[in-house]
Amino acid sequence: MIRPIPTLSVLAGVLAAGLMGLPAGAQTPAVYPDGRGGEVHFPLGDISFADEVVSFTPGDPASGPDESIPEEVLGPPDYVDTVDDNYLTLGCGGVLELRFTDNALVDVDGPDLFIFEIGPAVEATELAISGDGEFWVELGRISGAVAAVDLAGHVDVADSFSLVRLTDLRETCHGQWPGADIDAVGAIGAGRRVVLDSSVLFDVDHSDLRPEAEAVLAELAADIARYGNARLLVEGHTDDTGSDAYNQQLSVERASSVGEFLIQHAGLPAMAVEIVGYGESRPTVPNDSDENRTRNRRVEVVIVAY
Ligand SMILES: [Ca+2]
Ligand SMILES: [Ca+2]
Ligand SMILES: [Ca+2]
Repeated sequence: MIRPIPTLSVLAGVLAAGLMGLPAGAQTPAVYPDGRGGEVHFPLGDISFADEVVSFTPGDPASGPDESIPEEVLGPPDYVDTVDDNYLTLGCGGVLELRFTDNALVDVDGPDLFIFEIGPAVEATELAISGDGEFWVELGRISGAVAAVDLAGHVDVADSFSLVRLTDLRETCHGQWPGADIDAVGAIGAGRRVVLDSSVLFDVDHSDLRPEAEAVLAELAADIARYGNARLLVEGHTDDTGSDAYNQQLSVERASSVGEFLIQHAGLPAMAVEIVGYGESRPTVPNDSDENRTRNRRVEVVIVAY
C-alpha cells in the first residue's frame, strides 16, 4: 500500500513542468461542500485529502459490504446522496488509519483537519495523528456539528504528520449504518511534500551537497520562490545502518545542507525554514533490503504556503 517514492528524475520532470507555466507548485486552492450546506476551503485543493488506507478494523456490529470499503474515504469528498456508496461506515467501535503521501498535515492559523462525515449529525469519533505510526497525538473527539480540528496547542510548529486515525466512540451502534459514516478526510493545514533521494544529494556518510544535487535543488528553489510567502520544513531521514546517534546527527546535517541551499536560492528568510533530523525513526518502508534502505535515505521538504 506504500506508494513508491518518486525518483529524482521524475521529480526533476515535475519541477521542469512547473517552470513551464503550470500553477506555482501545482497548488490549486479549491472549495468543497461540507455536506451540511456550507463550504470548506482547502489551500492545496485535491492533494489535501488522504491518499492511502493503512488499516481498517470494522466495528461490531459492522455495516454491510457496500458501506465497509475503506478506500471510499480517499481523495476529495464525493458523496452525493443516500443511494451512493462513496463513503465508509466505521461500524460500532471501528478504527480507520489513513496516510497522506503527497501532502503533510501541519498546524496553520485556524482549523487544520476536516472530517467529511455524512448523515444528520457528526457521530462521536476520536481523532489522533502521527508522524511515525508509533507516537500518536490525541486530538480529542469530534461530534455534533463540529467536523474541523485545530492542531494548535497539540503540536509544535516544526511538526508534520502523515497519519490520521479515526475511532468510532460507540454512541450509535444500531441500524443499517452503525458508527460514523465518513466520506473524506482532508488537511486544511497542509504542505506539499517533496521527497529527495539522498544518494543523489550526498556521497555516502557525507552531508555536503554533490554538484549534481545543486542543479536539482536549484529547480526546487525556483519552484518554491513562485509561492511568494512560504515556510519550509526540511526533514532528514536515514536507513537503520549505524547507531541511532550517528544517524540522528547525519540526518540533521543533511537536512541543514538542503535547508541552507534553499534559503539562499529561494529567497526565503532563514526563520522561514525549520530543520528537523529524524535519523532512522521514520522509515518509509521496512529496512529489510538494500533497495528499501535506499528508499529510506532521503530528505523531505514540506512547502507550506501562506
Ligand atoms: Ca493527498
Ligand atoms: Ca491550526
Ligand atoms: Ca468518499
